[in-house]
Amino acid sequence: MIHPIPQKNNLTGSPVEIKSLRFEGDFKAAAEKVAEGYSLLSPNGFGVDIRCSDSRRTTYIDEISRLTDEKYFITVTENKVLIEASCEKGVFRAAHTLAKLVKNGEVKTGTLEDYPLFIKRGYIEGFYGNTWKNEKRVSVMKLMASYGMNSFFYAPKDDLYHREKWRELYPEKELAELKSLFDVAKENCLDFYWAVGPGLTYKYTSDSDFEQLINKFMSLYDIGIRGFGLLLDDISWEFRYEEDSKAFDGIVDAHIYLVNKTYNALKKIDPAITLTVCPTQYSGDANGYYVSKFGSGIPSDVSLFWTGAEICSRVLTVGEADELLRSTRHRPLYWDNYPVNDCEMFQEMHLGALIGRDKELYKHCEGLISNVMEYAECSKIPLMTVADFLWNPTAYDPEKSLKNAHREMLGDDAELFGYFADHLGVSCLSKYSSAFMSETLMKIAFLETSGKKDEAFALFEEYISSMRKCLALISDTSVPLFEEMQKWVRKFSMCCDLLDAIYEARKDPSDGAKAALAEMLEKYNSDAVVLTGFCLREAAEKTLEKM
Ligand code: LTM
Repeated sequence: MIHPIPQKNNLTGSPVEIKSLRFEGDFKAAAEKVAEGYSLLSPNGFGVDIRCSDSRRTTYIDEISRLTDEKYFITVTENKVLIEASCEKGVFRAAHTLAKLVKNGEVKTGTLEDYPLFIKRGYIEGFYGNTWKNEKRVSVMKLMASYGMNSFFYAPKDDLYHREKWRELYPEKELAELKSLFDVAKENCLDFYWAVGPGLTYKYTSDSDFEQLINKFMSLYDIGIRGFGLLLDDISWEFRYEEDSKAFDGIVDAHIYLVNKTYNALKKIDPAITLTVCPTQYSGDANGYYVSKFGSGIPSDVSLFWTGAEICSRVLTVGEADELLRSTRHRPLYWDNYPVNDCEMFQEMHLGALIGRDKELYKHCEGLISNVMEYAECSKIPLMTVADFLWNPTAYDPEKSLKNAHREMLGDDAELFGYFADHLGVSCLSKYSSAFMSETLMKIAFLETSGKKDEAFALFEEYISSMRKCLALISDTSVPLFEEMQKWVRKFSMCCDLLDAIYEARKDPSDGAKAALAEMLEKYNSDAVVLTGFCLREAAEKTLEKM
């Protein structure tokens, strides 16, 4: 099974053995680049013809009654593969799918038809905390593009030039970095959006502030960027300057004025420019006075960010999306605050699959942009599940998607990694985790109470041994993914020690074992890092009670 799951995979005939690929036809270079990334390109490879034609068949998605440039077909016969699409984007997506099928040995004769259901699918670097290094950005971009995402928003709260120093132009080095990032996005068919957050100090009545805002946008326009964002989140509800409070009835009027003025100026410069905005009320009551007036007062083709009923929403529903549309005349572009783990969530590590988003949401919103963690490697895991969901929500299975993400990141170590990941699912989406540990401890308790002590201890030993093997794996800080997780690895090491102490106390209920267990439990509980394990604490407490 490849991810994201194609919409209509009728490659169900006889298996075709393909070891490498050779391309001919439209956008051959783009397909070759993709195949190269999978080490599949060879002059003697299996022949792939690429044909681009702009027809209804290659551009229309019935489910959403919309045109797309990402649809493609792959037809496989015994001695040829044919890719059909309308343009480069479709070819790019097809090449990734074909390469994944080849890698998995899943190529069979027949036809595969594929297209995404959510229109905008992507992620935003929109968190508070250490900004990502450019090499990490590139690595995440390439991976997410290979999973069918098509949008990247640059809006790190701690990039000074995004917020505090919004008036200042980027120094040469930083601008060059953004340009190189933009180029990578382009090569990977990702739309690049650069956003500014001027609201901390912006004076709505100041011509000079407006000029500086447009100048800032233009400095990014000059390196090729056409997608812009104006973010008014996390700023004061009060005016900062007396002139502003005199000029506007309320803050929402000033925001509407700013968005319209910016939109008109940008469109005058280049009608190809697009604008996405984040209102100051970006969550909660869709009928709230501010957001209703704001949305209704800005042009209909300005995209409106919305995080849902909560800042970090447990669920995103069709009903709520429709309510926002009625109230603001805009379909939400979800700024989904998952997996972000900044601010109050800094002790959590969000590694679970995306859940709680209505499967039909694609018909009711403009798209979904997932806010990531300051940990780039770790973010890849939940992001792959987000990408799977957004491409094909109907076929999305969170568990399978997460397993695939683990395999993508860890290869053969994926299963072992699962012992650790079992404890890192707690987030706004779910408060429950450690499913495997909980099941194992329950089995052990059942065996004990059924008088099968030897079996209980054998299972306990086996579990501890796997946990320790997992600990050894994730303690290797030369692996970038593990390096980012060390805070949680430290707590996981305590988790292993606590398991050991429970085991020892049950095996030999001496005073010494009891004291050691009590001490270990205390140490585990006093560490604020969040690793779920209620079942573990419960097992330790019960063991102590019985002693
Ligand atoms: O969600 C929005 C629109 N803004 C901020 C984000 O920058 C931040 O990362 C998240 C999560 O803490 N919350 C916000 O309010």
